[in-house]
Amino acid sequence: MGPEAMRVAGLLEALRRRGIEVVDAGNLQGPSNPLSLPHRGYRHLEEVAAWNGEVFRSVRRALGQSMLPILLGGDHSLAIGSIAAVAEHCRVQQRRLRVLWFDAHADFNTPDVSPSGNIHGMPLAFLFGLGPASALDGLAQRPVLAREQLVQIGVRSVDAGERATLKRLGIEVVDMRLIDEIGMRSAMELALADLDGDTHLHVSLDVDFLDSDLAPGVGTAVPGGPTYREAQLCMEMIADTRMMGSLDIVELNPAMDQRNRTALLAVDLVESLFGKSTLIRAELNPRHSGHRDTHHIPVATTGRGSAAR
Ligand SMILES: [Mn+2]
Repeated sequence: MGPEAMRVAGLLEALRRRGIEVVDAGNLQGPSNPLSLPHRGYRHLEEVAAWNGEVFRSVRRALGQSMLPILLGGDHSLAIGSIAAVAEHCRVQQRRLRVLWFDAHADFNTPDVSPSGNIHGMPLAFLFGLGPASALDGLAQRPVLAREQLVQIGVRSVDAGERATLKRLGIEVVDMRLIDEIGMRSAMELALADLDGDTHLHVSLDVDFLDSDLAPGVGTAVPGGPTYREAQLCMEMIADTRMMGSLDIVELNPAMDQRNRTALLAVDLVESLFGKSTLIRAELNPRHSGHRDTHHIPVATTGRGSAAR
């Protein structure tokens, strides 16, 4: 339902209003949710792997056509296929990759510490080679990501086991405590430090990154997240780099939402990622803006709908 809610909230029209050419590639198809118990510590590993195969091929295709893929979810496990595709693309093109992971959760669970076995709490563990070898079979090199390619932003819910993994791997975590202490602007400057002109920025936006009062329509809401303006500033600072090459928006759950407000907010943030406020600023006060021309990047959107649709 998440992709449909963002379409209803006007995602495509909003991007087209910005002068961007948008192609809606429709919903991917995959196996239905068997609602079974964990098997060897994973819930629905086979189904998640099948979906991620579809995601991988779809994202690679879009990148291969010089488009900027926007993947609509759906839970965060789809980042496994999406980021694997982006990493393969960057490897072939010999471009640097940086993943900005906006999320209330660390998403670094492993079966030994996750009681639920839900893979949507594990995508980063999979991408760092801590998942089963079968997950990306034949699709991408393992591990997909290395330490210096990831920054996590907005984290405020970390399990004890995850904490140990984050520490061991030396992951850069811009958690809410740091954002409180140094402010969002400085936090984002850290996250965007040492990008060179050849960096592909991948934005993985879990909607539960936002404060739960702002964005109730998510799978696992956590209070104490960024305000509306702080979230907008993140997106605007990314837009200013003009380096975003791919985007995932995940965990939007319309069944938990109020009058589609979370989907509308997600669309609002995407507009900022594509330079909405940057342009307003340039028109009103050119001295404060380095970038005045519009983006003209064709965008492919892909919903990950359910097989029942
Ligand atoms: Mn997540």
